[in-house]
Amino acid sequence: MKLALINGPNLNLLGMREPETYGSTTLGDIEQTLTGLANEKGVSLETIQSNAEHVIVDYIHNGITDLSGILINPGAFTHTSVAIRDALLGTNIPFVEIHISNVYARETFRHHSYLSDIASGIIVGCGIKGYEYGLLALINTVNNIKK
Ligand code: CA2
Repeated sequence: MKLALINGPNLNLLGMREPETYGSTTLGDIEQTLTGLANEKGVSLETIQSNAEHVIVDYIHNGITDLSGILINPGAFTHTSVAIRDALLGTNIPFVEIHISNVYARETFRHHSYLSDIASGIIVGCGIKGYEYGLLALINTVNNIKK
């Protein structure tokens, strides 16, 4: 089983700026931890971060051939991107949406997600641990689909 971890815009800055909101762990650390966890569970994990919407859309399209599931923190595209929503709908790849911060405790514009109603699960406000919870939830979802 091959899964993907997609991180959207500005998440490459994790651990370098705004530690009070996003913590001090870098994206590289998160990718390494998740790859280890995935391998423990017998699945492979591809990781990608992009600040460009079309790169994420293209990546999801290409995933139709070999991805069983996606864990995605869409960053600010959460609140703006019909294109990423349509890519996920169009490919029908199961996905879990994760947010490090509790978006519902922040500005009103962060309360709406273009992805949440079509996600198989959502993890919000659990800090970077949420990536691990999200990966475990995704593996569980994909295994249940296969049965
Ligand atoms: O809480 C999350 O994970 C978010 O997806 C993070 C996005 C934000 O736009 C969403 O509303 C919630 C922002 C990611 C920016 O990441 C940074 C990390 C360190 C320093 C600056 C930005």
